[in-house]
Amino acid sequence: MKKGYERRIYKSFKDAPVISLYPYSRIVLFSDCHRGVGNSNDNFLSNQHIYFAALKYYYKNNFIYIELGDGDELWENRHFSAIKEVHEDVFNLLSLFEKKNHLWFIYGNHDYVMKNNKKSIHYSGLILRLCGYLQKNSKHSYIAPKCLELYLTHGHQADFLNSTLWKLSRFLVRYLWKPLEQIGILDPTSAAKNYQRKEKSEKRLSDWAIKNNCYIITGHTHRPMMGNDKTRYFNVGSCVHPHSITCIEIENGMINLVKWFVDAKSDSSLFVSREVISTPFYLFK
Ligand SMILES: [Mn+2]
Repeated sequence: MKKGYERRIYKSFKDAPVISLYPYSRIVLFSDCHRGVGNSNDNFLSNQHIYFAALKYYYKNNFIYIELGDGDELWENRHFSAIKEVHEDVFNLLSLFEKKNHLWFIYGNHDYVMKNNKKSIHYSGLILRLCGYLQKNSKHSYIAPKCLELYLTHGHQADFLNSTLWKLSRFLVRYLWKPLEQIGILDPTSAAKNYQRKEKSEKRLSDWAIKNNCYIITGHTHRPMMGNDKTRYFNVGSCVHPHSITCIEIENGMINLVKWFVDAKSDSSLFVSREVISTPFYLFK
């Protein structure tokens, strides 16, 4: 018999669209932006410039943008329109990705209500199918087709309080933890802030991927993680780390964890820097 969390993960992929691409397609995965309304609870605000610079880079370099949930902080805030107004430049740039059909959203626990948003489609999961054979060291050539699938979802399904009991969790965040966060007391039940909970979710997602002989990529815990053939579990991280954001790039049949942050040149001028923080994982061997 399948365990509760296994059923919940399966369910996310039941009607998931399949995005068919090539091994050389460029894809960037972001998660847990938690875009807010520009007040002191808006954890995204301090990284907004870094995120915007990264977004411009990915647009210019023709990447497909996929967001793995908790993009907008709709537990602490009730109205998406207020978030859109504050982060208007971000949403304008995202709409350019959309024009190229290069924009996909998944909903998480904090933006679960986006499931029923008619203007912006959010899925529970997406299946990324890469078909072709990429020869190592040769950028754009492939012979004999080979397909593999990456399963993308938010990851809260491995977490009972944040999936089945999401309304209770939202209530606690909205009325209890949000006011306490303002005076410096952090929510102890949040998977993003609690190590034991993180490890449990990670283990469950990894077990699921091993059992189903696939790769799974999520967000939710805010802990970036590079997978391998043993764990088969990757995590994008978040856009609310202190002073940096993390994302996953998939390009030329490789997966890489990338960090964006503000760095200083020798003349003390500041610039936004992109750094690959993993050794690449080759999907096509
Ligand atoms: Mn989450």
